[in-house]
Amino acid sequence: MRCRFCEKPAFIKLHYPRMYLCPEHFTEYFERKVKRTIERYKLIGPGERILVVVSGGKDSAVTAHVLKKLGYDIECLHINLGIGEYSEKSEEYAKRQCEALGVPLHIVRVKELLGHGIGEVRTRRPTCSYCGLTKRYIFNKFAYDNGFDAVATGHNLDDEASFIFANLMNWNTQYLAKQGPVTPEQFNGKLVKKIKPLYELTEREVVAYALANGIEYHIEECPHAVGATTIEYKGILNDMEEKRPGTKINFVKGYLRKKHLFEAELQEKELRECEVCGMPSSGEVCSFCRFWRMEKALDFSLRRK
Ligand code: Q46
Ligand code: ZN
Ligand code: ZN
Repeated sequence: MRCRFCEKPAFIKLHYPRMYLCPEHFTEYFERKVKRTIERYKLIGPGERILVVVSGGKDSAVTAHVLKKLGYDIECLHINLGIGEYSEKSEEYAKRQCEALGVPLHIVRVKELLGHGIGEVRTRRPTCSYCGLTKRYIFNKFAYDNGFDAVATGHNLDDEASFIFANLMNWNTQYLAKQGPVTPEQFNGKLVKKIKPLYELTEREVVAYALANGIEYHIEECPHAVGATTIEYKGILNDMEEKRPGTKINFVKGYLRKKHLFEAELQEKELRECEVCGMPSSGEVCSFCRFWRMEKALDFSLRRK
């Protein structure tokens, strides 16, 4: 098969919209889609500085690559979670990716910072739960301390569709009221804006973009991800997509149109400043400082170093 727009052999067959594309035309298609997502959902304003959280995996690597190519002002942050060899390899990939892009990379190592890696803390709380809490706190605080206007993550269409699907299955209306391609800043900027530039691109397209553009990434999954239910939900959605192309994007777009229905159930807790770190919290001490038993605030500002 040939590319729809030139004479070259096809590199990928897209199912929705149905077309065959060569690597160059696929790259163009992909980047145009990211640009459209940024404009449609107003992810990035003029002159804004963006912190891209790079894990070493494909989604965040592609996010950084495309944002840089589209001319946005980006820097990257890698959080080394301290999960043995998996984290060491992830950091190596993040370094290589940023070097290839010529973008500054900042690294925060959880074990050095907090004394224990993820998975090493004695707690009843599930590992992924406190891992998520820790990552979110660190990238937000890092962005806030260094004056970034937004934090970009690599969430793709499959992640979003499976998240919505899983939360619908459990009727977690609190979560369903708050998802989307952009979460505006809150609490005088202490909760920095979060954006998802790959919101409308499938995982398959992200893999193909990385391949077409020679982007290396860590293929291995985190050892704690094994058996995660989101993987099952992704499988179900992939089966449906195969039978009815466009299922995922129509599901997610339909959700965005109906999201307001869940907002009625939202019980927004009043936020106040955490007594330890001064960041937004629903109780006296924020969940990060409580979990890690912090005695003073972390300071990530680069100016001091
Ligand atoms: S939450 Fe859980 Fe992930 Fe953290 S412990 Fe690994 S699988 S990395 S996206
Ligand atoms: Zn072509
Ligand atoms: Zn705190």
